[in-house]
Amino acid sequence: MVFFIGIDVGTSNTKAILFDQEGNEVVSSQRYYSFSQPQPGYAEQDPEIWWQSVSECLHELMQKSQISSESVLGLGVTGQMHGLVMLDKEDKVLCDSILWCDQRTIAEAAMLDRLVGKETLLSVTGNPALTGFTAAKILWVKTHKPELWERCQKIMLPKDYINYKLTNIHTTDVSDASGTQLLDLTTRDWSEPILNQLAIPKKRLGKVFESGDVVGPMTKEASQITGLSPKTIVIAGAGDQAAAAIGNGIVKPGLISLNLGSSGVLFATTKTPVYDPQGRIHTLCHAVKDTWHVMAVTQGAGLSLKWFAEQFYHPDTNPAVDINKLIDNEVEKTPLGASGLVFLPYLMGERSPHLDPYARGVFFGIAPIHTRGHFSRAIMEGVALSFKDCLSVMTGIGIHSDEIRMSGGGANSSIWTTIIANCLKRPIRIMKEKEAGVRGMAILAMAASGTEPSIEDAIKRFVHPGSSVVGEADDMEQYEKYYRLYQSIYRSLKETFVLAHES
Ligand code: XUL
Repeated sequence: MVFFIGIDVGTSNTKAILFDQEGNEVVSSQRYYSFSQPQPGYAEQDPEIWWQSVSECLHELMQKSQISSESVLGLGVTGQMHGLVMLDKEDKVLCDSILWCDQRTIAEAAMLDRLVGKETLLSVTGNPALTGFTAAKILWVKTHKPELWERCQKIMLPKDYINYKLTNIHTTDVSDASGTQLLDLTTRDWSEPILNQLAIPKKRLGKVFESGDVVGPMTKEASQITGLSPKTIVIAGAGDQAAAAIGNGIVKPGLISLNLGSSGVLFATTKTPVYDPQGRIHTLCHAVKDTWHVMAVTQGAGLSLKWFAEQFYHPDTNPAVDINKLIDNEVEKTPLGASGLVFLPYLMGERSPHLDPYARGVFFGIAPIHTRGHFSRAIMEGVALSFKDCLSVMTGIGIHSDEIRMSGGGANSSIWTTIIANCLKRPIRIMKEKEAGVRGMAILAMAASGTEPSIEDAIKRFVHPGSSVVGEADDMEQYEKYYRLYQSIYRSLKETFVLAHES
């Protein structure tokens, strides 16, 4: 028997799963952490925490499984996208990584527009200037921390830093690299004109690979730390959303995946790059050769509920209580519409369908009748209504699907998935395996090692859509009313968010 490992370096934890060649999960390991917010709108994490978590997880997998290290043929890493990691000339991390949900770069996104030009940016990189993407973060460092920029020799994305620690090779893959806004989506390589316009030396960036390409074996040092064999192949990997799409079997047009983790993402594969002329959803390279994808990102999805749980359910003082179950029970006892309480999930600004770094979270309509359970329900409903907003943009640009497949931590909550099915007015197919990104990485590693003839073959064998959650016609109609209210609250507050930022 041979084995494969998938790793996901997320925003709130790192997970690693060991799969056998039949796609069964043999053992798994996980490490939790949080991100720091030195100022409102900022989000940072120390890349060393990711590497420590990955090395501990890998070590634990080998200890628990007791398999021989030589039997692990391949490994793939996925991770949170867009984060800026910078190394100095000794390959030491220069500072904490500025994460995907950080919103400090409003001025730099405008600078990106000026330097590259709005139309070029959209047609070359697939996206309008985005505060969350990496190019604006690089411009921020150049402007505000020139001494760091001076010392920076390598620029990396979060999962690429892990691949670097594993292989000592400076790489990236097309799916993650297209989330930097420095990649030409058509050539699937760095855009030299954009790099020149932004004065970013190409030598600081890693070589771009297709996601399933092998970038190298592990180094001796990494194999000693992790307990894996230096012969284990490491693939280029993928951004977390493309990886989850593979784990959900979304590699051809006609299916949409909904991955509900810290962010909530609707994702569809396309055969050519398809753009929203208004830039309300993103266009990037997919992790499968010759395909692209569109995705709509609700920044504060699981992140909103996690924030609320940490502040108001006191997980630290009640370690024996399963907080997610407690929240689900409380939400089930509250009525649809949370007795008039509406939540806008814009805690960290928003990307889809409102490209709005100024937006912030809102609870609207608080009354003395409201309990903690009402607030939790309002969060689940607000996130689901954001998905409705996003799906309507996707449909509007011609993305149609026969099926929506759901994965991620949020897919474990039957009340949340029911709310989503009602808001989207569509059945939601819940994946049997919720850790889609990790599975997606194992699938790419299996295809790269030749154990599986192709990614499609591996998907047929190892991806299992489960039963569908179907909504109720009456509930769907009621959510239409709340949707109108939800939309009008954002419209009324749009200018106020800007004022609040300026004051
Ligand atoms: C995608 C995105 C998030 C992060 C964290 O564009 O920013 O999905 O990758 O999950």
